Amino acid sequence: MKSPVITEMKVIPVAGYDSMEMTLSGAHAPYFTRNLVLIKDNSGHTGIGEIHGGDYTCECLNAYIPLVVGQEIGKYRQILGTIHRGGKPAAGDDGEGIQSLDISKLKFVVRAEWAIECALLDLLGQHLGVPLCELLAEGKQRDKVETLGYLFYVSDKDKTDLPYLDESSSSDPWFKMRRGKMLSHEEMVAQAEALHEKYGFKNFKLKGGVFSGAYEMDTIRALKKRFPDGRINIDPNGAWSLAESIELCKDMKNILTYVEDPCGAEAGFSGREILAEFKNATGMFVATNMIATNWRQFYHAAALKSVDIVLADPHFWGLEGSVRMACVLNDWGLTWGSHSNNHFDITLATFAHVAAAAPGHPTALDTHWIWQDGQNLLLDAPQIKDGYLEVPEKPGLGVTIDMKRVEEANKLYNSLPTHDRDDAMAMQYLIPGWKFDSNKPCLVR
Ligand code: GKR
Ligand code: MG
Repeated sequence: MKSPVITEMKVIPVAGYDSMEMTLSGAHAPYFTRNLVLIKDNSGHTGIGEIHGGDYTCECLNAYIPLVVGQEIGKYRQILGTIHRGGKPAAGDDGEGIQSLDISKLKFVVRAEWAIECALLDLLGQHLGVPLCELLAEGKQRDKVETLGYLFYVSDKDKTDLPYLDESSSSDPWFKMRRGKMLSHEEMVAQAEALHEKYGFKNFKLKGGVFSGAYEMDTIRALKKRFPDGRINIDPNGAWSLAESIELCKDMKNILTYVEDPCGAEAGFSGREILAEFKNATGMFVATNMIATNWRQFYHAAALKSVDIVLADPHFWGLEGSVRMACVLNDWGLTWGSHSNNHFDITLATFAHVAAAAPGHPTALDTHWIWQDGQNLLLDAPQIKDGYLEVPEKPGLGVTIDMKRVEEANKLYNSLPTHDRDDAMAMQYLIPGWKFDSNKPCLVR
């Protein structure tokens, strides 16, 4: 008896709204983009997947359709293997990855086929009558997944004429706050308080690489004062030099639980070597989503003992690959977590399943969903309550797509002049002629 056969695969690019969040890359534009994959089989089921946006990823997905349609869902590993091994590096992919957070290279680190993996696992779970997480590694490890509050400095959108959303009249205190300016220590503590109130987060990550390291450490101190039991982390995306990172972190051991990508490649040494030196000098726990984004990079990071926590985003590593990483890390006494970019709730559901299958004690999961919450593409988006993301219980991904919302998001996408992320565009309203520099916080020019 054969497993169901795939009859159709659709790729739907979509867009959603964002705040003017600040990072080393500049300022988030009013819109973010994603690509959705919908796969149907001859048993009447539909599987769904979501991945990063942009024309490159969309074109890759469309090119894979003939390799997917007509195949049995039971052979999903063969399908993915054919796609994964068959591709040649794209023009412009120099293998550098996102070591320096050049976001134009993110599309090469993200692998379009993992959206197909998600949709196929969704179908297989529905066929077998089990939730997706039961199909990964040793199956479901937990019913809910600890999640962190991802804090961003937010710039004043009124300094631009860009069409950012205004939610200042919302009755929800977090929604009311999230599109407006938040740059001072007090405003950042208020941001964390609103998130704690709405989602119950007890752990926070501050996106750094915006102000001077000293200013950002003062924000961290203010956050720790307000949430003394919280695990607090800062991620300047490698903006600081090794010497500056050591200086900034030397008094922060009881304040920061760990630090994410404080420094990166310098003086001819790779980010893996520099982070190993940082760890030796400070004894702090280090997380990364920049210097170990594939198995070859991870080999060197592990050999050098550069990191303690690998944020293995399933969009970089695949769902199976991310959980495979979680197993390796757990066996070696290291910690798994996941990185995120702006996303819809299909990714949220995917993260819930992957993290549910990660053995051991993962670090609280990253998610940008709090900045998008309300722009649901699902009728039943998983909820974050008391700081934990619930894991859908129904078979497969366990969620139901809202096609009306998808059509609207696709319409928005088609109305945009460009589909690729460009954080320099909004930033140039704040600092004319602003250019990305991987070693300078975005407001330090
Ligand atoms: O969405 O601006 C953002 C983030 O800063 C993203 O680009 C990072 O890749 O969240 C990410 C991280 O943890 O490094
Ligand atoms: Mg990071």
